[in-house]
Amino acid sequence: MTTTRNNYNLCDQTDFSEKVDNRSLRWFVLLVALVAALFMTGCASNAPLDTLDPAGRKSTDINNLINPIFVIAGIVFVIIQGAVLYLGWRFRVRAPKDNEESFDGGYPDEEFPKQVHGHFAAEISWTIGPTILMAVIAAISVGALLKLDDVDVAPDGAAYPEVEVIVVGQQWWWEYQYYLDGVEGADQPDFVTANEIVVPVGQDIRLHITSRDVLHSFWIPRLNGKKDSVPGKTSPWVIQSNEIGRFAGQCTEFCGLSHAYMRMYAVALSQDDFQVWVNNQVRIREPLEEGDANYQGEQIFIQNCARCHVINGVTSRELSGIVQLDTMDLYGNIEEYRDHSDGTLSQGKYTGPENLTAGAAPNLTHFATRSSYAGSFFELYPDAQEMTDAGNYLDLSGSDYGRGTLEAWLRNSPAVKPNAQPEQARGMPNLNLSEADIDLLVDYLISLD
Ligand code: HEC
Ligand SMILES: [Cu+2]
Repeated sequence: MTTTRNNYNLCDQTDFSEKVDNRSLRWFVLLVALVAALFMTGCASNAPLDTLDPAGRKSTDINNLINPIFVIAGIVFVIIQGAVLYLGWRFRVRAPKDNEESFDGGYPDEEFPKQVHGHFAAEISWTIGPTILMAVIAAISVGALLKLDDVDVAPDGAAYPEVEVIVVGQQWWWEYQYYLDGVEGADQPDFVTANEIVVPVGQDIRLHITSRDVLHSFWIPRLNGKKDSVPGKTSPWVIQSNEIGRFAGQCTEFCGLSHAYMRMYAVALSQDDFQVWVNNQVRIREPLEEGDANYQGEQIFIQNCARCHVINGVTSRELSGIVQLDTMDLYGNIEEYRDHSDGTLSQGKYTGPENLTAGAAPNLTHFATRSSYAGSFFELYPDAQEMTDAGNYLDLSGSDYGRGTLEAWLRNSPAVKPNAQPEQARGMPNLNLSEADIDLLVDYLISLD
Protein backbone atom coordinates (compact mmCIF):
# COMPACT_ATOMS: atom_id res chain seq x y z
CA MET A 1 0.00 0.00 0.00
CA THR A 2 1.62 3.22 -1.08
CA THR A 3 0.20 6.68 -0.77
CA THR A 4 1.51 9.88 -2.17
CA ARG A 5 1.64 12.64 0.31
CA ASN A 6 0.13 15.71 -1.11
CA ASN A 7 -0.42 17.81 1.95
CA TYR A 8 3.13 18.21 3.17
CA ASN A 9 3.25 21.78 4.31
CA LEU A 10 5.53 21.89 7.35
CA CYS A 11 7.71 24.38 5.63
CA ASP A 12 8.16 25.90 2.27
CA GLN A 13 11.24 25.54 0.16
CA THR A 14 13.26 28.49 1.54
CA ASP A 15 12.55 27.67 5.17
CA PHE A 16 13.66 24.15 4.56
CA SER A 17 17.10 25.02 3.27
CA GLU A 18 17.66 27.51 6.11
CA LYS A 19 16.86 24.77 8.57
CA VAL A 20 19.36 22.46 6.96
CA ASP A 21 22.10 25.11 7.26
CA ASN A 22 21.36 25.72 10.91
CA ARG A 23 21.17 22.11 11.74
CA SER A 24 24.32 21.08 9.94
CA LEU A 25 26.19 23.91 11.64
CA ARG A 26 25.05 22.62 15.01
CA TRP A 27 26.12 19.10 14.11
CA PHE A 28 29.45 20.36 12.92
CA VAL A 29 30.13 22.20 16.21
CA LEU A 30 29.11 19.13 18.18
CA LEU A 31 31.38 16.92 16.13
CA VAL A 32 34.35 19.25 16.54
CA ALA A 33 33.75 19.42 20.31
CA LEU A 34 33.56 15.64 20.49
CA VAL A 35 36.76 15.09 18.53
CA ALA A 36 38.54 17.77 20.59
CA ALA A 37 37.39 16.09 23.80
CA LEU A 38 38.71 12.76 22.57
CA PHE A 39 42.06 14.31 21.73
CA MET A 40 42.27 16.10 25.08
CA THR A 41 42.19 12.79 26.94
CA GLY A 42 45.67 12.25 25.60
CA CYS A 43 47.02 15.55 26.92
CA ALA A 44 48.51 14.49 30.26
CA SER A 45 51.71 13.18 28.74
CA ASN A 46 53.35 13.02 32.18
CA ALA A 47 50.62 10.77 33.52
CA PRO A 48 50.05 8.16 30.88
CA LEU A 49 47.14 6.12 32.13
CA ASP A 50 46.91 3.19 29.81
CA THR A 51 43.98 0.92 30.47
CA LEU A 52 44.46 -1.00 27.25
CA ASP A 53 48.01 -2.17 27.88
CA PRO A 54 47.84 -4.52 30.87
CA ALA A 55 51.12 -5.33 32.60
CA GLY A 56 49.79 -7.54 35.39
CA ARG A 57 47.61 -10.53 36.17
CA LYS A 58 44.63 -8.49 37.40
CA SER A 59 44.69 -5.89 34.64
CA THR A 60 44.83 -8.74 32.11
CA ASP A 61 41.61 -10.12 33.63
CA ILE A 62 40.04 -6.70 33.11
CA ASN A 63 41.31 -6.50 29.57
CA ASN A 64 39.91 -9.96 28.86
CA LEU A 65 36.53 -8.61 29.87
CA ILE A 66 36.77 -5.41 27.84
CA ASN A 67 37.61 -7.12 24.56
CA PRO A 68 34.62 -9.47 24.07
CA ILE A 69 32.18 -6.84 25.35
CA PHE A 70 33.65 -4.25 23.04
CA VAL A 71 33.27 -6.63 20.11
CA ILE A 72 29.63 -7.40 20.99
CA ALA A 73 28.85 -3.71 21.54
CA GLY A 74 30.63 -2.84 18.31
CA ILE A 75 28.60 -5.30 16.24
CA VAL A 76 25.33 -4.08 17.81
CA PHE A 77 26.39 -0.49 17.20
CA VAL A 78 27.15 -1.09 13.54
CA ILE A 79 23.88 -2.95 12.94
CA ILE A 80 21.68 -0.40 14.72
CA GLN A 81 23.44 2.70 13.43
CA GLY A 82 23.67 1.19 9.97
CA ALA A 83 19.92 0.56 9.98
CA VAL A 84 19.17 4.06 11.27
CA LEU A 85 21.37 5.68 8.63
CA TYR A 86 20.02 3.48 5.86
CA LEU A 87 16.37 4.16 6.78
CA GLY A 88 17.06 7.86 7.14
CA TRP A 89 18.58 7.93 3.69
CA ARG A 90 16.13 5.59 2.03
CA PHE A 91 13.04 7.44 3.23
CA ARG A 92 14.38 10.96 3.31
CA VAL A 93 12.20 13.84 2.15
CA ARG A 94 13.13 14.82 -1.35
CA ALA A 95 12.74 18.37 -2.57
CA PRO A 96 11.00 18.69 -5.94
CA LYS A 97 13.35 18.75 -8.86
CA ASP A 98 13.31 21.76 -11.18
CA ASN A 99 11.36 19.94 -13.83
CA GLU A 100 8.84 18.58 -11.33
CA GLU A 101 5.73 20.37 -10.53
CA SER A 102 5.46 21.36 -6.91
CA PHE A 103 2.06 21.82 -5.44
CA ASP A 104 1.17 23.49 -2.18
CA GLY A 105 4.60 23.06 -0.56
CA GLY A 106 4.39 19.32 -1.07
CA TYR A 107 6.86 16.91 -2.57
CA PRO A 108 5.58 14.88 -5.48
CA ASP A 109 7.64 11.71 -5.23
CA GLU A 110 7.16 11.19 -1.56
CA GLU A 111 5.98 7.79 -0.56
CA PHE A 112 4.86 6.33 2.68
CA PRO A 113 6.68 3.10 3.39
CA LYS A 114 4.67 0.00 4.01
CA GLN A 115 3.31 0.12 7.59
CA VAL A 116 3.60 -2.94 9.78
CA HIS A 117 1.51 -3.54 12.88
CA GLY A 118 2.02 -6.27 15.46
CA HIS A 119 4.53 -8.53 13.77
CA PHE A 120 4.81 -11.44 16.19
CA ALA A 121 8.12 -12.93 15.04
CA ALA A 122 9.79 -9.51 14.91
CA GLU A 123 8.63 -8.51 18.38
CA ILE A 124 9.70 -11.78 19.96
CA SER A 125 13.11 -11.70 18.34
CA TRP A 126 13.93 -8.10 19.30
CA THR A 127 12.92 -8.91 22.88
CA ILE A 128 14.65 -12.27 23.24
CA GLY A 129 17.77 -11.39 21.25
CA PRO A 130 18.92 -8.47 23.44
CA THR A 131 17.93 -10.37 26.58
CA ILE A 132 20.23 -13.24 25.68
CA LEU A 133 22.96 -10.80 24.72
CA MET A 134 22.68 -8.91 28.02
CA ALA A 135 22.62 -12.18 29.96
CA VAL A 136 25.86 -13.28 28.29
CA ILE A 137 27.50 -9.92 29.04
CA ALA A 138 26.26 -10.03 32.65
CA ALA A 139 27.62 -13.54 33.14
CA ILE A 140 31.12 -12.75 31.92
CA SER A 141 31.13 -9.42 33.82
CA VAL A 142 30.17 -11.00 37.13
CA GLY A 143 32.77 -13.71 36.55
CA ALA A 144 35.46 -11.06 36.05
CA LEU A 145 34.29 -9.02 39.06
CA LEU A 146 34.48 -12.07 41.31
CA LYS A 147 37.98 -12.70 40.04
CA LEU A 148 39.02 -9.10 40.83
CA ASP A 149 37.50 -9.28 44.29
CA ASP A 150 39.52 -12.36 45.05
CA VAL A 151 42.34 -10.79 47.02
CA ASP A 152 44.01 -14.04 47.97
CA VAL A 153 47.55 -13.59 46.87
CA ALA A 154 48.94 -16.43 44.80
CA PRO A 155 52.14 -17.24 46.67
CA ASP A 156 53.48 -19.87 44.26
CA GLY A 157 57.15 -19.26 43.94
CA ALA A 158 56.85 -15.83 45.55
CA ALA A 159 60.18 -14.56 46.81
CA TYR A 160 58.65 -12.22 49.40
CA PRO A 161 55.37 -13.91 50.30
CA GLU A 162 54.82 -11.94 53.50
CA VAL A 163 55.17 -8.37 52.28
CA GLU A 164 52.00 -6.31 52.78
CA VAL A 165 51.47 -2.59 52.39
CA ILE A 166 49.00 -0.26 54.08
CA VAL A 167 48.14 2.41 51.50
CA VAL A 168 46.98 5.67 53.03
CA GLY A 169 45.35 8.29 50.82
CA GLN A 170 45.18 11.88 51.98
CA GLN A 171 44.89 15.34 50.46
CA TRP A 172 46.81 15.09 48.11
CA TRP A 173 49.37 12.31 48.16
CA TRP A 174 49.74 8.62 49.04
CA GLU A 175 51.63 7.05 51.90
CA TYR A 176 52.84 3.44 51.88
CA GLN A 177 53.50 1.62 55.14
CA TYR A 178 55.50 -1.52 54.46
CA TYR A 179 55.12 -4.59 56.64
CA LEU A 180 57.72 -7.11 55.58
CA ASP A 181 56.13 -9.92 57.62
CA GLY A 182 52.48 -9.01 57.06
CA VAL A 183 50.30 -6.60 59.00
CA GLU A 184 48.83 -9.17 61.34
CA GLY A 185 50.32 -8.96 64.79
CA ALA A 186 52.73 -6.20 63.78
CA ASP A 187 52.35 -2.98 65.74
CA GLN A 188 54.31 -0.74 63.41
CA PRO A 189 55.53 -0.78 59.84
CA ASP A 190 59.12 -1.64 58.94
CA PHE A 191 59.36 1.57 56.97
CA VAL A 192 57.15 4.28 55.49
CA THR A 193 57.44 5.86 52.09
CA ALA A 194 55.33 8.05 49.79
CA ASN A 195 54.07 8.42 46.22
CA GLU A 196 55.73 5.32 44.79
CA ILE A 197 54.76 1.82 45.74
CA VAL A 198 57.64 -0.51 44.94
CA VAL A 199 57.00 -4.21 44.36
CA PRO A 200 59.00 -7.23 43.23
CA VAL A 201 58.16 -8.24 39.65
CA GLY A 202 55.86 -11.20 39.16
CA GLN A 203 54.61 -11.31 42.71
CA ASP A 204 51.16 -10.52 44.11
CA ILE A 205 51.40 -7.87 46.81
CA ARG A 206 48.54 -7.55 49.28
CA LEU A 207 47.45 -3.95 49.91
CA HIS A 208 45.23 -2.55 52.66
CA ILE A 209 43.80 0.67 51.31
CA THR A 210 42.54 3.39 53.64
CA SER A 211 42.35 7.18 54.02
CA ARG A 212 43.23 9.79 56.65
CA ASP A 213 40.64 12.32 55.55
CA VAL A 214 38.17 12.07 52.67
CA LEU A 215 37.37 9.49 50.00
CA HIS A 216 40.10 8.77 47.48
CA SER A 217 40.54 5.94 45.03
CA PHE A 218 43.71 4.01 44.28
CA TRP A 219 44.19 3.23 40.60
CA ILE A 220 47.22 1.97 38.70
CA PRO A 221 45.49 1.11 35.39
CA ARG A 222 48.23 -1.10 33.99
CA LEU A 223 48.17 -3.28 37.12
CA ASN A 224 44.60 -3.38 38.42
CA GLY A 225 41.25 -1.59 38.58
CA LYS A 226 40.24 1.10 41.07
CA LYS A 227 39.83 0.58 44.78
CA ASP A 228 38.28 3.28 46.95
CA SER A 229 40.25 4.54 49.91
CA VAL A 230 37.74 5.17 52.66
CA PRO A 231 38.42 6.85 56.02
CA GLY A 232 37.84 4.49 58.94
CA LYS A 233 37.80 1.44 56.71
CA THR A 234 40.48 -0.76 55.22
CA SER A 235 39.89 -2.39 51.85
CA PRO A 236 42.00 -5.32 50.70
CA TRP A 237 43.47 -5.19 47.20
CA VAL A 238 46.22 -6.86 45.21
CA ILE A 239 48.69 -5.55 42.68
CA GLN A 240 51.05 -7.56 40.59
CA SER A 241 53.21 -6.77 37.58
CA ASN A 242 54.68 -9.10 35.00
CA GLU A 243 57.04 -6.40 33.75
CA ILE A 244 59.84 -4.41 35.29
CA GLY A 245 58.98 -0.72 34.98
CA ARG A 246 57.17 2.30 36.32
CA PHE A 247 53.39 2.51 36.00
CA ALA A 248 51.45 5.73 36.40
CA GLY A 249 48.39 6.01 38.61
CA GLN A 250 45.86 8.64 39.59
CA CYS A 251 43.47 9.23 42.46
CA THR A 252 40.09 8.67 40.86
CA GLU A 253 37.69 9.81 43.53
CA PHE A 254 37.25 13.58 43.57
CA CYS A 255 38.91 14.67 46.81
CA GLY A 256 39.09 18.46 46.71
CA LEU A 257 41.30 21.21 45.42
CA SER A 258 44.34 19.28 44.21
CA HIS A 259 42.60 16.05 43.27
CA ALA A 260 43.95 16.26 39.72
CA TYR A 261 47.48 16.51 41.14
CA MET A 262 47.13 13.45 43.34
CA ARG A 263 49.03 10.89 41.37
CA MET A 264 51.24 7.95 42.16
CA TYR A 265 53.47 5.36 40.56
CA ALA A 266 53.88 1.67 41.04
CA VAL A 267 57.42 0.52 40.40
CA ALA A 268 58.20 -3.13 39.71
CA LEU A 269 61.80 -4.17 40.35
CA SER A 270 63.58 -7.44 39.72
CA GLN A 271 63.45 -9.62 42.82
CA ASP A 272 67.11 -8.97 43.61
CA ASP A 273 66.71 -5.21 43.20
CA PHE A 274 63.63 -5.30 45.41
CA GLN A 275 65.67 -6.89 48.19
CA VAL A 276 68.37 -4.23 47.80
CA TRP A 277 65.69 -1.52 47.87
CA VAL A 278 64.13 -2.95 51.05
CA ASN A 279 67.51 -3.21 52.77
CA ASN A 280 68.05 0.47 52.08
CA GLN A 281 64.56 1.63 53.09
CA VAL A 282 64.76 0.03 56.55
CA ARG A 283 68.01 1.86 57.19
CA ILE A 284 67.69 4.52 59.89
CA ARG A 285 69.82 7.59 59.40
CA GLU A 286 72.52 8.82 61.73
CA PRO A 287 72.31 12.52 62.59
CA LEU A 288 75.12 14.37 60.84
CA GLU A 289 78.09 15.69 62.77
CA GLU A 290 79.24 19.27 62.76
CA GLY A 291 81.58 19.58 59.81
CA ASP A 292 79.64 17.12 57.61
CA ALA A 293 78.78 18.60 54.21
CA ASN A 294 75.05 18.77 54.87
CA TYR A 295 75.15 19.44 58.60
CA GLN A 296 73.77 22.94 58.23
CA GLY A 297 70.98 21.77 55.91
CA GLU A 298 69.98 19.16 58.45
CA GLN A 299 69.83 21.75 61.22
CA ILE A 300 67.62 24.01 59.11
CA PHE A 301 65.47 20.98 58.39
CA ILE A 302 65.08 20.17 62.07
CA GLN A 303 64.09 23.74 62.83
CA ASN A 304 61.66 24.31 59.95
CA CYS A 305 60.44 21.02 58.67
CA ALA A 306 60.61 18.38 61.38
CA ARG A 307 57.38 19.47 63.00
CA CYS A 308 55.66 17.86 60.04
CA HIS A 309 58.20 15.60 58.31
CA VAL A 310 59.94 12.58 59.78
CA ILE A 311 63.46 11.48 58.95
CA ASN A 312 63.94 8.30 60.93
CA GLY A 313 66.83 8.68 63.33
CA VAL A 314 67.17 12.43 62.80
CA THR A 315 63.90 14.02 63.85
CA SER A 316 63.30 11.79 66.86
CA ARG A 317 62.06 13.45 70.01
CA GLU A 318 65.26 12.68 71.92
CA LEU A 319 67.11 14.88 69.51
CA SER A 320 64.79 17.77 69.05
CA GLY A 321 61.77 17.40 71.29
CA ILE A 322 59.65 17.29 68.19
CA VAL A 323 56.22 15.77 67.74
CA GLN A 324 56.46 12.86 65.34
CA LEU A 325 53.75 12.69 62.78
CA ASP A 326 54.35 9.38 61.11
CA THR A 327 51.57 7.43 62.73
CA MET A 328 47.84 7.49 62.27
CA ASP A 329 47.26 8.43 65.93
CA LEU A 330 47.41 12.15 65.49
CA TYR A 331 45.39 12.58 62.35
CA GLY A 332 43.36 9.44 62.05
CA ASN A 333 40.92 10.79 64.56
CA ILE A 334 40.60 14.49 65.12
CA GLU A 335 38.55 13.93 68.27
CA GLU A 336 41.62 12.54 69.90
CA TYR A 337 45.35 13.04 69.46
CA ARG A 338 48.59 11.77 70.87
CA ASP A 339 51.49 14.04 71.68
CA HIS A 340 54.51 11.99 70.72
CA SER A 341 56.88 14.06 72.83
CA ASP A 342 55.44 12.56 75.99
CA GLY A 343 52.98 10.00 74.69
CA THR A 344 49.90 11.52 76.32
CA LEU A 345 46.54 11.08 74.66
CA SER A 346 44.29 14.13 74.69
CA GLN A 347 40.70 14.72 73.74
CA GLY A 348 39.53 17.36 71.31
CA LYS A 349 40.88 18.77 68.12
CA TYR A 350 44.61 19.30 68.08
CA THR A 351 45.45 22.97 67.69
CA GLY A 352 49.23 22.95 67.64
CA PRO A 353 51.17 24.39 64.72
CA GLU A 354 51.43 20.95 63.15
CA ASN A 355 47.71 20.55 62.86
CA LEU A 356 47.48 19.09 59.41
CA THR A 357 43.97 17.75 59.48
CA ALA A 358 44.62 16.19 56.10
CA GLY A 359 47.23 13.90 57.55
CA ALA A 360 50.89 13.55 58.27
CA ALA A 361 53.52 14.78 55.87
CA PRO A 362 55.58 12.39 53.72
CA ASN A 363 58.34 10.51 55.50
CA LEU A 364 61.56 11.84 53.97
CA THR A 365 64.11 9.34 55.35
CA HIS A 366 64.99 8.14 51.83
CA PHE A 367 63.48 10.99 49.83
CA ALA A 368 66.16 10.91 47.11
CA THR A 369 65.39 7.28 46.23
CA ARG A 370 61.94 8.22 44.90
CA SER A 371 61.57 9.30 41.30
CA SER A 372 58.75 11.76 42.03
CA TYR A 373 57.33 13.83 44.86
CA ALA A 374 54.30 15.79 46.07
CA GLY A 375 51.70 13.28 44.96
CA SER A 376 54.00 12.29 42.07
CA PHE A 377 53.07 15.60 40.47
CA PHE A 378 56.76 16.50 40.11
CA GLU A 379 59.50 14.30 38.79
CA LEU A 380 62.65 14.42 40.87
CA TYR A 381 64.72 12.91 38.03
CA PRO A 382 63.85 13.98 34.49
CA ASP A 383 64.71 10.61 32.95
CA ALA A 384 63.13 8.52 35.70
CA GLN A 385 60.66 6.79 33.39
CA GLU A 386 63.28 5.50 30.96
CA MET A 387 65.67 4.54 33.73
CA THR A 388 63.03 2.69 35.71
CA ASP A 389 61.65 0.89 32.68
CA ALA A 390 65.20 -0.18 31.88
CA GLY A 391 65.54 -1.63 35.39
CA ASN A 392 67.76 1.14 36.76
CA TYR A 393 65.49 2.52 39.47
CA LEU A 394 68.17 1.91 42.11
CA ASP A 395 70.61 4.16 40.25
CA LEU A 396 68.27 7.17 40.17
CA SER A 397 69.82 8.95 43.13
CA GLY A 398 73.15 9.10 41.28
CA SER A 399 71.66 10.84 38.24
CA ASP A 400 70.76 14.43 37.40
CA TYR A 401 67.80 15.80 39.26
CA GLY A 402 65.48 18.74 38.75
CA ARG A 403 66.95 21.17 41.23
CA GLY A 404 64.83 24.07 39.99
CA THR A 405 61.51 22.38 40.62
CA LEU A 406 62.56 21.27 44.07
CA GLU A 407 63.66 24.82 44.90
CA ALA A 408 60.31 26.12 43.68
CA TRP A 409 58.53 23.61 45.90
CA LEU A 410 60.43 24.81 48.97
CA ARG A 411 60.10 28.47 48.01
CA ASN A 412 56.32 28.37 47.92
CA SER A 413 54.67 25.01 47.46
CA PRO A 414 51.07 26.28 47.18
CA ALA A 415 52.20 28.33 44.18
CA VAL A 416 53.23 25.21 42.25
CA LYS A 417 50.57 22.78 43.49
CA PRO A 418 47.23 24.24 44.60
CA ASN A 419 47.65 22.94 48.04
CA ALA A 420 47.67 24.81 51.29
CA GLN A 421 44.35 26.05 52.54
CA PRO A 422 45.57 27.81 55.68
CA GLU A 423 42.23 27.67 57.44
CA GLN A 424 42.10 23.91 56.91
CA ALA A 425 45.82 23.23 57.03
CA ARG A 426 45.95 20.95 54.04
CA GLY A 427 49.13 20.33 52.14
CA MET A 428 52.48 21.98 52.68
CA PRO A 429 52.33 25.70 53.49
CA ASN A 430 54.61 28.43 52.22
CA LEU A 431 57.38 28.60 54.84
CA ASN A 432 58.94 31.88 53.66
CA LEU A 433 62.46 30.47 53.61
CA SER A 434 65.48 32.49 52.51
CA GLU A 435 67.18 31.52 49.24
CA ALA A 436 70.28 30.53 51.17
CA ASP A 437 68.25 28.14 53.33
CA ILE A 438 66.49 26.71 50.28
CA ASP A 439 69.87 25.97 48.72
CA LEU A 440 71.11 24.16 51.78
CA LEU A 441 67.83 22.26 52.15
CA VAL A 442 67.88 21.05 48.54
CA ASP A 443 71.44 19.79 48.98
CA TYR A 444 70.37 18.02 52.13
CA LEU A 445 67.18 16.49 50.66
CA ILE A 446 69.01 15.13 47.64
CA SER A 447 71.54 13.48 49.94
CA LEU A 448 68.79 11.39 51.55
CA ASP A 449 69.41 8.26 49.51
C1 HEC B 1 53.02 22.20 58.17
C2 HEC B 1 53.58 20.96 57.78
C3 HEC B 1 54.80 20.95 56.89
C4 HEC B 1 55.99 21.62 57.07
C5 HEC B 1 56.38 22.52 58.21
C6 HEC B 1 56.82 21.22 55.97
N1 HEC B 1 56.17 20.39 55.14
FE1 HEC B 1 56.92 19.53 53.49
N2 HEC B 1 55.15 18.65 53.13
C7 HEC B 1 54.03 18.74 53.92
C8 HEC B 1 52.96 18.03 53.29
C9 HEC B 1 51.56 17.89 53.83
C10 HEC B 1 53.46 17.52 52.10
C11 HEC B 1 52.69 16.73 51.02
C12 HEC B 1 52.18 17.76 50.07
C13 HEC B 1 51.67 17.22 48.79
O1 HEC B 1 52.11 16.16 48.32
O2 HEC B 1 50.82 17.91 48.20
C14 HEC B 1 54.84 17.91 52.04
C15 HEC B 1 55.71 17.53 51.00
C16 HEC B 1 57.06 17.78 51.01
C17 HEC B 1 58.00 17.22 50.07
C18 HEC B 1 57.67 16.21 48.99
C19 HEC B 1 57.84 14.84 49.61
C20 HEC B 1 57.36 13.69 48.80
O3 HEC B 1 58.02 12.67 48.77
O4 HEC B 1 56.29 13.81 48.20
C21 HEC B 1 59.23 17.71 50.38
C22 HEC B 1 60.53 17.39 49.69
C23 HEC B 1 59.05 18.58 51.52
N3 HEC B 1 57.73 18.59 51.86
C24 HEC B 1 60.07 19.26 52.12
C25 HEC B 1 59.90 20.09 53.20
C26 HEC B 1 60.94 20.87 53.78
C27 HEC B 1 62.39 20.86 53.33
C28 HEC B 1 60.39 21.55 54.80
C29 HEC B 1 61.06 22.54 55.71
C30 HEC B 1 61.66 23.67 55.09
C31 HEC B 1 59.00 21.21 54.88
N4 HEC B 1 58.74 20.32 53.88
C32 HEC B 1 58.13 21.68 55.82
C33 HEC B 1 53.94 19.39 55.11
C34 HEC B 1 54.92 20.19 55.66
CU1 LIG C 1 42.41 11.82 46.21
